Amino acid sequence: MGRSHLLQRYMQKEKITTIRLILGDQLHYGHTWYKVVNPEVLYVMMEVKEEATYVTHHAQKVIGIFAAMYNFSSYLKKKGHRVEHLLIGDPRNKQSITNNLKWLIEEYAATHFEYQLPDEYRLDQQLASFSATLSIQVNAVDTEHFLTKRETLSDMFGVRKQYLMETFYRKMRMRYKVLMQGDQPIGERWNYDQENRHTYKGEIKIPNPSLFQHDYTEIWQAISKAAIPTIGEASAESFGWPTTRKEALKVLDFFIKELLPHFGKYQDAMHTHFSFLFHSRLSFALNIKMIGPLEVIKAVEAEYLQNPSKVALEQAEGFIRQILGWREYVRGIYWTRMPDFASENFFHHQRDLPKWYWTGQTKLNCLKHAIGQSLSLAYAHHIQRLMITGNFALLAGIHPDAVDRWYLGIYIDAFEWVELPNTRGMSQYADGGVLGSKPYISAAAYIDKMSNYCRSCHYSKSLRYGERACPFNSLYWNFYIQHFEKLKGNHRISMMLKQVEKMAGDEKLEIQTQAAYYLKNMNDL
Ligand code: FAD
Ligand code: DLZ
Repeated sequence: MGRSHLLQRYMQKEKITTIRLILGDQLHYGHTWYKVVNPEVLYVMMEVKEEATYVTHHAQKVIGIFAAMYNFSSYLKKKGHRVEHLLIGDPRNKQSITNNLKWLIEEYAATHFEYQLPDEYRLDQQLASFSATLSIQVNAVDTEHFLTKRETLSDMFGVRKQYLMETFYRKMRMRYKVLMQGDQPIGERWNYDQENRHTYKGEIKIPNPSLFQHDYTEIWQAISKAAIPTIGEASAESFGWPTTRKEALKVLDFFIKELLPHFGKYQDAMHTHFSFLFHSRLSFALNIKMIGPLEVIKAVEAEYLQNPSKVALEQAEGFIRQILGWREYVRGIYWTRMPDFASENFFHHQRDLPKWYWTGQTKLNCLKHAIGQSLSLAYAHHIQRLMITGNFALLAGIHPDAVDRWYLGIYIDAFEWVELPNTRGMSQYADGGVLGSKPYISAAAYIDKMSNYCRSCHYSKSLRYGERACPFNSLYWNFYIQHFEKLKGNHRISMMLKQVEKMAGDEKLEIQTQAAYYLKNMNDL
């Protein structure tokens, strides 16, 4: 065979017609894209400063995403796909998604550019604008992950002021035939939320949650060398989060066998010694799409149907509601309310977060633990996020932008489509009641009821005034006094508002004075 023929064959082999982008949270092993190996398609993945710095992420989040991306690109290569995976330290890396794409499209003279629809508004806009500058064919496809389609969300969510989660959830149960008997819910009730409010007092042994101990020091060194700012502990030598599909399935299996029987019952409980309690820790694997929502839901439903004596209906339903209900619901709210949603500030709150949100060093024991474990594990469960850190931020009048930035950075599972509605909507009520029907706030009594935090706290849970009074108490009533006019039509909190109305002027003043003192000295609490 002559040299020119050899060269021609080599060139043909190298020919790339299509560039397909895979983002760091699009690691869907079963996506249709990968069913056929086409040597003319180049899959492009990239670790870039632009994504690693749009907010200060937790060190474990950056490590976890880079490791999971690396494992995913290795998997694609093993299957025979052609992949260009730009690492953070690669001198060719332009450190921005669109600059890298521009270079690669030109380099290969590609005639097609394809991408999966990003879950985040910012990137969605960025890729749409970038695509408009190209003179080649562009195609955006579905990620094939969610149980609702982006283009149909506005039909469900768009028109009314409020679309209740419960209404949405029932529709989804019927649509996907989950825990259903014909068109009726198994057990005749849709929702067992009332049964899911127990405190944990050590009565059931919590299984050791340590499933993996990856050594990701090399990845962490590369992140540090690239000078990417991070928060929290890296724990790179014994990294505990799943970073492959196989590992995500192991987390699911562990959850179903060991934790699901008690999930719903202790869903809202908090404890100083047990950060995970009976929670699944599946959010990271789900959000980067290593595992799909329906397979998780179906596995839980199957366990209940096969072992109803081990997994009671309220445990299975409580868990399924989180994924089939809440997870899809907040995504619907996000896509139908963006971009305005990101700047809502119903109460006009302006303060900055106290410094100890970045250190956990506060005398408030509940916040010390919730923040402390967030820094060490990149994890806190729902009630810690809502009723400890979120509750304090709302009562303290923190600007929702600051609250959003903190939540978007600190949790390993934080991506804007799910973080923003939960934070700005559910937790901060900054949307004025679109997502939640009342502000989620509490005084010390609720925290004490649901945890063991108050027992070893510097502050007294039962005092409202004085040096040792729990700040949650005065801040709670101060909040209702301050926002009375804005909230007065809300029937769900009418009891509290009536109490405010009945309060003597002296009492109000005392509450406000105590709260003002705490707010002025927030960094020292
Ligand atoms: P489990 O308690 O085991 O629940 C199972 C699954 O249900 C979760 O993995 C998650 O996929 C889903 N789920 C549960 N509640 C919600 C919810 N309210 N919204 C969406 N999905 C839900 N979740 C994120 O995935 N990313 C975030 O950035 C995020 N930010 C939050 C911010 C605030 C202020 C609050 C109050 C909640 C936030 N949540 C977020 C929801 C919830 O706290 C986490 O999904 C959960 O703690 C993850 O831990 P887990 O996997 O052990 O969950
Ligand atoms: C969160 C994140 C980080 C830290 N780094 C990258 C990255 O280097 N490359 C990448 O493709 N994606 C990364 N991501 C995830 C993206 O920010 C994510 O795709 C968007 O948040 C869209 O949901």
